[in-house]
Amino acid sequence: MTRPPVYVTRPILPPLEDVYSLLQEIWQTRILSNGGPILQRFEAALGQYLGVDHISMVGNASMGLVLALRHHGITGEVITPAFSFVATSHAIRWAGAEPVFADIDPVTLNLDPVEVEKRITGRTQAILAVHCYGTPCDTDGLQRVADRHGLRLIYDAAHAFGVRENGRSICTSGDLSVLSFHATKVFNTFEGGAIISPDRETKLAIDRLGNYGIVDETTVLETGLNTKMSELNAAVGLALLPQMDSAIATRARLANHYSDALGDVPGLRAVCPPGRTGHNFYHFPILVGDGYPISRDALYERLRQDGLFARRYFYPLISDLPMYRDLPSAAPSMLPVARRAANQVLCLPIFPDLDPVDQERIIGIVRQPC
Ligand code: T4K
Repeated sequence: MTRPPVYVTRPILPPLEDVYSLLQEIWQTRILSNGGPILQRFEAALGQYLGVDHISMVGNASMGLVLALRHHGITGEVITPAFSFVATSHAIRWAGAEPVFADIDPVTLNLDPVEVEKRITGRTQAILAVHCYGTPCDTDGLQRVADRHGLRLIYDAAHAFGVRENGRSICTSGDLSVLSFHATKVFNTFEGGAIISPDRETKLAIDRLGNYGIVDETTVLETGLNTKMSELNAAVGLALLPQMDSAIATRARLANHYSDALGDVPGLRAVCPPGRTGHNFYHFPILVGDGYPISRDALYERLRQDGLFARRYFYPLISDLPMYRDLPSAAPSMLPVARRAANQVLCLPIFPDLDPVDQERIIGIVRQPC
């Protein structure tokens, strides 16, 4: 009998009873949006879970990134990786600024501070770095570059739910961090996201900018946007939070098993180091390099033949897409590390209810593809 398809990820969901009781509350109060009681409880509970004090919920991380850039008035050049999901660069453009691509570190696959510094010009205003796959950026190195040149440092932390470094949430780094709670993420509210601010004043300014710039019934202070999260999405998040420790622990077990089982395969390298504390194991990326019997794309197809849908996150490079490829920083010779990663990366399925039988099937094919 053929087994059902296995996708790169599968969302976790809260117990339906827990959501149902919150829905009953919504049906009674008829408060559906605009910072209602469930959203406020979710904000407080999430802050406690992540260990951060100032959170603004948003409808998705893309809008969160636009808001973060707009809050800091960024309309010039923003240095960012080409090795990311398109939303990172799209957000820069939607904020009215221009992306400038810098190369990444070959080990973490995150922005390399040395490469960032090479791209700084008189028009540079900010760095938008990505904690790719939940692996922390070199936050100290990037901060030093930002401080030296008077730049804002904003983190696309879409992948970094619950990630900690030196005992602190990674989202306390830089000027602002933006999380994604999309269905495919470690933690989801179906669609959703959050901006982590360093202080209450910034949080309130972000909340206002995401609520049309409204101060009160007769005062609109600025050209805001609607980026609000609804009570329905907040209810899902509030009900799901209690499961997160065990969900991340299961991901860690699955990732460690992949690492153990694939560690000795010639030509393969796992991006995520095994046993790393504070990681969330959002993806399990491998780099398929020289010495492996078939190409990355052939392995991708081979897995698909058996209904195992690994994904090439992130291929193609953002800098190769038609709306960006004419930028001077998109020249292929400028981004050799990012280019190699995009050509070698394959994210293997990982999610809390991945069936061990399916994980063994994946391991079997990756170990012996022909
Ligand atoms: N910055 C970064 C670095 C990001 O990676 C992202 C999003 C963002 C910013 C923007 O965040 P949001 O604005 O979305 O909050 C997915 C996601 O749509 C996207 O959120 C995510 N990154 C990106 C890495 O992946 P696709 O087009 O690859 O997703 P899709 O629909 O092919 O889903 C992958 C697999 O997941 C499916 O084969 C099956 C499974 N799945 C998916 C959905 C949507 C489910 O089982 N249930 C579902 O509801 O983009």
